Amino acid sequence: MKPYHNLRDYLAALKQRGELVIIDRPVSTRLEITEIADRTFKKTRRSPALLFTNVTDHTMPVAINLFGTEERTAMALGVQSLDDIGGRIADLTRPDPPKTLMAKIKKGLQFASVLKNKPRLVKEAPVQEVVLTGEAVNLHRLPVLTCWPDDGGPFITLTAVVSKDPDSGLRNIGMYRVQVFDEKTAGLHWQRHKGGAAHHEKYRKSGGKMEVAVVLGGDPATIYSASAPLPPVVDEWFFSGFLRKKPVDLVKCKTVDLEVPAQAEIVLEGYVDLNEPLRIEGPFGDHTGYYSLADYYPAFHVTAITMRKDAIYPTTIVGVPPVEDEFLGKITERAFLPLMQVVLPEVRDYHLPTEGVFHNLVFISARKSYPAHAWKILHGANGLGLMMLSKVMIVVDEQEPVTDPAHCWKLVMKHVHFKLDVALSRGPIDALDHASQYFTYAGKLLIDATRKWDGEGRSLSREPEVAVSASQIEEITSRLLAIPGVKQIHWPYLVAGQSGSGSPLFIKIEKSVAGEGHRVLEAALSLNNACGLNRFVVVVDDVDDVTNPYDCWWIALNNLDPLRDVVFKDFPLPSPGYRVPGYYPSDARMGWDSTTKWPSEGFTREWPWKVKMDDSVVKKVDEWWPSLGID
Ligand SMILES: Cc1cc2nc3c(=O)[nH]c(=O)nc-3n(C[C@H](O)[C@H](O)[C@H](O)COP(=O)(O)O)c2cc1C
Ligand SMILES: [Mn+2]
Repeated sequence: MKPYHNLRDYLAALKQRGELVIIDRPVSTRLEITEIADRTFKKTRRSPALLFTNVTDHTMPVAINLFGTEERTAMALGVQSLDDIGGRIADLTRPDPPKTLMAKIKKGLQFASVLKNKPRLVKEAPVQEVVLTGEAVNLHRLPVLTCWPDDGGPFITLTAVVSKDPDSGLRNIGMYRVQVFDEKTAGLHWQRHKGGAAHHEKYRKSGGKMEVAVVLGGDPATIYSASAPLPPVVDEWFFSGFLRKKPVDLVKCKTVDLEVPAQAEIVLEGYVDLNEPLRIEGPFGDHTGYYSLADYYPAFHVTAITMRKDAIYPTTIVGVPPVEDEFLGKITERAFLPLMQVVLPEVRDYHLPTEGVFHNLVFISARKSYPAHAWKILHGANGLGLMMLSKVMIVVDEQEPVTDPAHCWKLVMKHVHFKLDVALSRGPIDALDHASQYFTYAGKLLIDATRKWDGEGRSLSREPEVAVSASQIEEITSRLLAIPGVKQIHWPYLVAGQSGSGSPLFIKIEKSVAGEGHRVLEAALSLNNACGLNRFVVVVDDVDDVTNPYDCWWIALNNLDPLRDVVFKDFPLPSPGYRVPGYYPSDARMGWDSTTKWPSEGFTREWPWKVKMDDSVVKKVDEWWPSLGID
């Protein structure tokens, strides 16, 4: 398959496949495109890409939902399935040296073909057909979306932000949102763990200016590559060349000493003035489903806008999951599996479910070959690249399907002793995490949900194989509902009468006094009951429907700082259930207080609010919907 040349080439292919809907009715960049795109992703059968050709107050068309399905995302990268990317990377990382001459030649050719696809410099570029400098620079000419009602302004989202390491000269490209402040100034939201921020930190020491370019568009592999968490020594466009099996053509910028993809649609050139104070950026309806709050980030002074004569403005939205970034994240997940396996070869697979918004939940399956092997993996994986930002990490046995969260949570119930198989650790957490007691510093919950062996003191599964009866469920339900403050309870994976159908318990409360989350948790965990129905209890308050496990996990994981919010209870048992040296037999339980945290509970940061569209816009789009032709 021939790699796509640029964005329009890709759009044409989508159109041919019936995966592009062109919308020519007038729509506004303010909220309206978001509402249409969000519905398209969440609620339609095909989740097609959208091209808005009649954007109010603008002449430039807007393209969105380019990576709206897994199949289309694979097509964008020129592979049958996203696993094929991992396969190609695995070939390169395979440690066994080639034995025969033919195998040596083949390996040599493989590496040669990788190097052949490194970016190359060209002189002419469509992205420089129009060059606007000085007075002509006006960011308001771009149809930048104001995505959500409480956003601090319009945000450019599907970016490739380019900068150079002042020491090594190595290039970094990152997908960081860019808030338009005025005609010539914008905000650069590179978070503290990211490549752009590392460069900025180095420039700050020397003062002066840091040159930056913001690229929009290009072929889809190049668009994606800006979001890949590569180590600093790997140029993201080198990676793109590897993915598309063709070099990315670069052209020199007009006003800064940086290179950008020649086939892009639009480039903003400019600089950060290191002597200038940081500026307030945000709030922004973010991919956690909450607003990320306003904070200080560097201002970007635009010296030139270059673009095609008939430029298309590509964009994306984030918000309550799942949203389009699901599949950008999925490419990274698949591409990085073989790299993870270089360090942790026993890892079979891993998965970041969308309800965990990438950084809150990881399931890893692995081949266990010695006692406590799962702990080696948990500690190892917790320090790998951006996996360092994971909040809850769970290891299951190699044959288990990690892409099935319900199955994995059932394994937690089945194999985990909540005293012996869970550890609280601490470490850096994502800059978007709102629950951590301290900004980017939080607890980590590491869980060994593999089947235990004799050598680990137990060969038995934890979960009793006897079924819980309907009357037992009824009995404990009434006792739980009698706890003051409890509004609703639900066991998402429990089936009355079915053995081994253990489930975490969700409890919804309406919090009216400080500390109520912990109090209800204590009461629920302490209820005496032999059926294991309160072995893992999660208390939430900000969930609409407690019977929807996706929403419950999404909220519960977002609102948790394990250091502060996880409670363990341990009840000694009369008869020895386990043969663990140094431990007494016990019925251990774990609880999460995933309620909203208050200042009166000692929470000193500001708690954000959920992303939600204005009713008036929802109504308007309701009326338009039948005529939009999106299905
Ligand atoms: C749609 C989308 C928007 C993103 N926005 C940001 C952002 O505003 N700031 C940020 O630090 N990371 C953001 N990310 C994540 C980074 O792109 C990602 O961590 C990437 O690895 C950064 O590149 P780097 O490793 O070179 O820093 C976003 C990712 C996607 C898919
Ligand atoms: Mn990078």
